[in-house]
Amino acid sequence: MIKGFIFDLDGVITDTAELHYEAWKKLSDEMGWHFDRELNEKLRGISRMDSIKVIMDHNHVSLADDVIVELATKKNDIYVNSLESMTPDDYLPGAKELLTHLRQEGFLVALGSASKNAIKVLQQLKAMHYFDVIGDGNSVAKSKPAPDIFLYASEKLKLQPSNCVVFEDAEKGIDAAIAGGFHSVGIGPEERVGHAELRFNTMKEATYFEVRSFFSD
Ligand code: B16
Ligand code: MG
Repeated sequence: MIKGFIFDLDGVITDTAELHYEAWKKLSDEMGWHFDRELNEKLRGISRMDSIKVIMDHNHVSLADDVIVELATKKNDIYVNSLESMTPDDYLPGAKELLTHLRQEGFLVALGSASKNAIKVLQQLKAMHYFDVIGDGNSVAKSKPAPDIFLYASEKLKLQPSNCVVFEDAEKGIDAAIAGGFHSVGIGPEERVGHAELRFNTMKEATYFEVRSFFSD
């Protein structure tokens, strides 16, 4: 029986990928590194430190650990600044409606995001009140595809993974949901999230009716 829902943030509730892209692009331009939208796709759902390593590997660059942290912090400052422009108009179409409906029907709702800036994003969207529990990049040490962030969220909700549905847009996010024994909904193309139990191209199609009827017992 489904009792709770765990939502990823970027790519499910809002599209911060574009702001992450702009910040990584600015840092990469300053460093003389190649960075484009194709490479940005590889950063979907992975942590900040894993992201900079992907960019450095792509550019055949190796640096001391403290320099890597400094550069990742620089990128984060650019990103956090850009979040100031985010408003409650920046939900992905359908996301707010689904959250509202789930709350009305009495389901428990948690966030399960890799981002250390998740609370700031939710505040900009005025979305904090939808969530009983916030699991973010500060909650656990191991990032997706490890199931830890979703297990953290379900534990705090006091629910078993088998009673929760995870919404994810990243391949590694669906891997994490499956590894933790959660039900899963993939948002995006077949080649990215086709291994989810249920898949929609966009959040707009993920209506309460569609989701509820799929997971009804
Ligand atoms: P931060 P999600 C992820 O968000 C993004 O998809 C990913 O591109 C980013 O590197 C990661 O958050 C960490 O973000 O630098 O803000 O800690 O999809 O897990 O909500
Ligand atoms: Mg995501």
